Amino acid sequence: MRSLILTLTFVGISFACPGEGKEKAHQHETSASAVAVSQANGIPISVDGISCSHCVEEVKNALLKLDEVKDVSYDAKKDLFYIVLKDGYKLDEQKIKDTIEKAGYHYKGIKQMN
Ligand SMILES: [Cu+2]
Repeated sequence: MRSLILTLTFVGISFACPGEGKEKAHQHETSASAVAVSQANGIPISVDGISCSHCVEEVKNALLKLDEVKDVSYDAKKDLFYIVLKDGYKLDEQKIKDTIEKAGYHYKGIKQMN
């Protein structure tokens, strides 16, 4: 089962970014606005395989489909996603991980805030 998931993840990565070359030039511009979101209200998570704004959107959209997720932002400088949960919900890390891996990216874990 695990190897199946890994295989699917790899397939996902290789087809995830059709516009990667095109969008790369805009990477830093796109990220600047995302930094504004309050970090205190978001859980910082680290995801591997983010190479352009298309990847960011894929992960965001996948996470936003979860019932408990209110908002997701991405800080390109730190390479972290910030997940804001709806009131009364707790983070189900396994669910977050599964969602990210299903979207074709590798979940690395919750980042400790400094
Ligand atoms: Cu991409």
